[in-house]
Amino acid sequence: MAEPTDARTLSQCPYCGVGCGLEMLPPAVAGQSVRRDAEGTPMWTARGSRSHPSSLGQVCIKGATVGETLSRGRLSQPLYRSSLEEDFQPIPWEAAFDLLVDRLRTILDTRGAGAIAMYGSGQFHTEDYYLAQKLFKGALGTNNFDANSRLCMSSAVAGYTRSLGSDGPPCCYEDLDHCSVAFLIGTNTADCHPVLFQRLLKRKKRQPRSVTIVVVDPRATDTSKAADLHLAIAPGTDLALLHGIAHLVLRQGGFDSDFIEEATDDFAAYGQLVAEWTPERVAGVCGIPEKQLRAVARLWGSQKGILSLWSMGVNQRREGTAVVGGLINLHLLTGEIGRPGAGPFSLTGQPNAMGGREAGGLAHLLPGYRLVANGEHRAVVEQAWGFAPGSIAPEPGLTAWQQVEAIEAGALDLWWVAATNPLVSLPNLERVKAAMARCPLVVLSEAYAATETAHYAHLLLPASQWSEKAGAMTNSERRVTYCPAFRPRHGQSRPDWEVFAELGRRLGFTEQFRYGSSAEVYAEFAALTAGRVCDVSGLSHALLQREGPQQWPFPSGSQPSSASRRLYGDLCFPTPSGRARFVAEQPLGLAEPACEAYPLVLTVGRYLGQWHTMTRTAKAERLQAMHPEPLLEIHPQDAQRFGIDDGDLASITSRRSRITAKVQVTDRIRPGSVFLPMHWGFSQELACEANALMHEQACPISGQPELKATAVCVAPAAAVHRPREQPLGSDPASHAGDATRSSGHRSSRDDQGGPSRATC
Ligand SMILES: Nc1nc2c(c(=O)[nH]1)N[C@H]1C(S)=C(S)[C@@H](COP(=O)(O)OP(=O)(O)OC[C@H]3O[C@@H](n4cnc5c(=O)[nH]c(N)nc54)[C@H](O)[C@@H]3O)O[C@H]1N2
Ligand SMILES: Nc1nc2c(c(=O)[nH]1)N[C@H]1C(S)=C(S)[C@@H](COP(=O)(O)OP(=O)(O)OC[C@H]3O[C@@H](n4cnc5c(=O)[nH]c(N)nc54)[C@H](O)[C@@H]3O)O[C@H]1N2
Ligand code: SF4
Ligand SMILES: [Mo]
Repeated sequence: MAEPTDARTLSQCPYCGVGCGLEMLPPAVAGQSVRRDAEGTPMWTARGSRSHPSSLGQVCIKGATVGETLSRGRLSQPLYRSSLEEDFQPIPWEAAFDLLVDRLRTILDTRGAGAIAMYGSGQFHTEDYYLAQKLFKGALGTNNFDANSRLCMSSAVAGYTRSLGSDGPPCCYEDLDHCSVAFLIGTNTADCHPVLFQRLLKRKKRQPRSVTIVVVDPRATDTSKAADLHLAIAPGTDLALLHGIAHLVLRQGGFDSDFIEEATDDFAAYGQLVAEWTPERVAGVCGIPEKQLRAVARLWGSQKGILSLWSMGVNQRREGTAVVGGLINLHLLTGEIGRPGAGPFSLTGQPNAMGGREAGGLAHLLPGYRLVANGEHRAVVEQAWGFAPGSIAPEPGLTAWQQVEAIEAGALDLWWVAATNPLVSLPNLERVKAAMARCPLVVLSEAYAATETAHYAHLLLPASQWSEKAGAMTNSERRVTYCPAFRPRHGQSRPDWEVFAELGRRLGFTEQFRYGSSAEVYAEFAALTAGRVCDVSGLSHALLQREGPQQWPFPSGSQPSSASRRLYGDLCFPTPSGRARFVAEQPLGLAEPACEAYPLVLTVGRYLGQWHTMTRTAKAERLQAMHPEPLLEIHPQDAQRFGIDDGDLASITSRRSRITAKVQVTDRIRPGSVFLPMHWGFSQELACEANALMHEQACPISGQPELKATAVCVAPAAAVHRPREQPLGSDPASHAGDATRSSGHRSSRDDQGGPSRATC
């Protein structure tokens, strides 16, 4: 660790997509003793940065404790084993690069570029994302780059593009101060976007009548507690609800005919479709009282300033894109877009999922919100990258789940996972494990040791993480923040972008990957966005450092400003006609609804103080104390029906697997539904592999799996919860000097008999 200094550093929080500004204080500020983490390592301390326009000095408990998590349990050096049965051995970076170059060349010569894929993450910086695109889509010639955004925001991306002509959330956080109705659907904002939620809550407390809060969520959450109206709809019935609202708005004359006439296309088919969705029918399908539906429709039909906020309850559906479309339809019907306090606003999950979209970080995208399938787009990018025409393949690459299927089919020889932990977060985990166990080479770029995915990898590359590498991130309101390197790199770790650039050069593309700094990478990326909706061609690391965070669009020559901006104030949309489009789709409901054998719908989500697979948050004592264990939430009626008591261990079985978890009997959840957190993977002491139960059926447009619902049955579990051994080599944590040891290869899978074969 470097000598303590007095330098305070401004950055963006590396957790959620609110993207709060953090002020990081060094381990010792003048006159104070050195602050240390639980292992005694000097530690930077975070507090809210008042100068950041997105968060105005606020911060939640995850952001506030991030300093405690940055050094503990890290992966320090490259490790390799040629098979999963062997122990990991340290190898020099030089050898790791030689191995990669050798294997890539062999695969390119024998099987072609299609046998290589990368699965990346919204936790990359924009520079990491951008160079991964250049390496895979440009140099290697495969579009097989996908990111965990496929599990997260891809329905929003597809929905915006279909309805408005382009990706890009049109709103800004200031809209929370101006809206008269906050329509929160499929989002537990209180736990998952806490600083935004507090902003809304403070306003509501100060002036209770200035804003009506509506929450649509099958569960009662800390978000719904603040609602004037909570619609606890049956899981997967959102689209019926949205059509039912439209039906009443149309019937009662609350629509904006001028807006529809001037700024939209395809209204007729939509009007016909929603005519079928009568209040009686919708109330029945959604399982809510008709008067609740009428109350919410009255708000949509009468109020000006309707702001919709949504997240995974909407996106993670096999009809995710259709539900996003259904929500945007309501904004088009009422003209509630492009004005202060109005619009459809997706809350991005990860800190830089937005930057990832800008950089082209999904299998069908290219930088600057361009499309792989568009020949002109490919030509522009090939030229900017300095590759021959035709270098970028014309077909979209494999999505996250398609990559798993390709490994299963023996079609992928090298799977490179970076900044994501798929052995907790992908659905149908036993299938993913089996696939990975047969992949000839699994490479994992990770900041921390002993993640679940590391147990199934051959080559571990230690990644320098946020705070150790300089880069840019974009938050949900399109604001870009420069995140400096203010701590030394951990051990031999390297920033992901540097690894991609080095590999590019070693593959012979010396000119294309010659960068002296991440500022140069950003400059090249920014230039490539000129003229696009997400134009950041006027931004640079230097400008962001000098002027602070900036919102896009920020074309070359723009003046820096902290004032909030919105898209589509001119009601001109980036479609061929310049008008937004209504989309008309019939609701489908859940891909795997409850049935006799599996009578409950399991939904999986998040806790306030845990982040995803807990590689960071498990290292902060305060956060662990908030959520010491995963709990199965079940309604008292269901608990009684299945003979389960509060505090019991229950076994939860789906068509794919069976796990056990401790029970919390609560009326926060609807009868017929149960809830589990997503966080505890098989490496955790209290493993609870919720995603072993989930299916992978996905939205056909966005490819986003329905991670919010699967049919299960529950029963009291046998008292003994036996860990299951997995036949896989050594624990990578044993090679990380300062690593907390993982608890071994545990699985929460109940091995008393495997999944029930019942079908229905
Ligand atoms: N504390 C914390 N914050 C986070 C994260 C974290 O791990 N921890 N992760 C970040 C990321 S990447 C993301 S994507 C966001 C996710 O943010 P959210 O989407 O807000 O979080 P979830 O808990 O996954 O799900 C939200 C809600 O969807 C509801 N839901 C389930 N089924 C349905 C349905 O059929 N209809 C409706 N309307 N709602 C339904 C659930 O009951 C749940 O309350 O959070 C970000 N912020
Ligand atoms: N059932 C169900 N499943 C879900 C969800 C759900 O709601 N329900 N949510 C889905 C969603 S929205 C998401 S976003 C995913 C999240 O799931 P994951 O992406 O698997 O979750 P993380 O734990 O955030 O994984 C990020 C990893 O990157 C590592 N890391 C951090 N910084 C760096 C870096 O700079 N470089 C590198 N190389 N590594 C780094 C971290 O240590 C961590 O292991 O889960 C999805 N899965
Ligand atoms: S709200 Fe999100 S971005 Fe802000 S401090 Fe909390 S985790 Fe970080
Ligand atoms: Mo996410």
